[in-house]
Amino acid sequence: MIYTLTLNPALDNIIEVDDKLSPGKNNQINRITKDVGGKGTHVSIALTILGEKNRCLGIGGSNNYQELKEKLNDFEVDTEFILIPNQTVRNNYILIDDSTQSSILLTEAGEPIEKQEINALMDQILNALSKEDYIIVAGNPCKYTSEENFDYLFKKIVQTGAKICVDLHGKYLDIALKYPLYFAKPNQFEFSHFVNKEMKEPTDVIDYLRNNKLDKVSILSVSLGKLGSVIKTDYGLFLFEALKVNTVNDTGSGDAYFAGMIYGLANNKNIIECGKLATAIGAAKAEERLSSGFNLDRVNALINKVQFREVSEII
Ligand code: TA6
Repeated sequence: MIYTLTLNPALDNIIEVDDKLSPGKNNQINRITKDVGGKGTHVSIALTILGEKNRCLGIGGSNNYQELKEKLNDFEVDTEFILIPNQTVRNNYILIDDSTQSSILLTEAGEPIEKQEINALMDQILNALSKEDYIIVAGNPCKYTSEENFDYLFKKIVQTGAKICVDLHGKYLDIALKYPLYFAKPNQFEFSHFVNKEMKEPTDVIDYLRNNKLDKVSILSVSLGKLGSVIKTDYGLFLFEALKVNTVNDTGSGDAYFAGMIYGLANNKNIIECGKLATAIGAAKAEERLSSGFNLDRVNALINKVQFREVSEII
């Protein structure tokens, strides 16, 4: 079974404005749509669209959790959250306009997680996991969560023996990378932070990975937006070029890409098939107005357009 874990869930408020967003002018709102937010939740939606059974877990505020749960249920996602009384699931804001530029993402901090809810999560759900299962820790906890508490949670997750896949950044990614991981998907900025070296181009990532084993992570994908992604396995390095599509809202594309990789790996597809599927899903998501979901027909139309190369052909 695949379990996604969202430690800082959100409701996304997608704000569409007329014309091009510009400072100093009256940017008139055309429409506001409330959608599922958070990374693990998006991965669960994507896996469910792909027909992959999974459970969407999380820790969140009880005040408005029902709204989030109903939106997840609209996608037929099976959810089980540890609820914290008198706390509220945060609101995030995504500004999109008529340009094909990237969306603007504004995120509330949310609430730090404490040992009490970590123990509840483990006792009620995660202690039952085994090495046959996948646990997807996607999205950081609230930035006020202590490194001690995150490490406390991560150690317990490692003890389950499940295959651990992460989409984390900053100090929490640094903690996760102390442990053996099955799959990790930092973007180029998150990877630059981890390696303490600026990664501008795919070749920067490839050079680094050719000279630094990073063998604690079985499969690593570094996403570089419109420059595509570099995937490292223990038998080779691959560059997947991004697809050129009509971008409506790129928020959630990283989560969709991540879900494509998880789906491929969990279904024993080879890394080329995984990379092509992930790239096609990320592109199909960018064509959608909401931050959740994508059109499966578009994925099937895009998948064989994905260009990829073994790294030896690049250098
Ligand atoms: O990746 C897209 C997204 O999950 C948005 O839905 C938005 O909620 C944001 O990222 C949350 O990111 P964060 O890192 O704050 O959990």
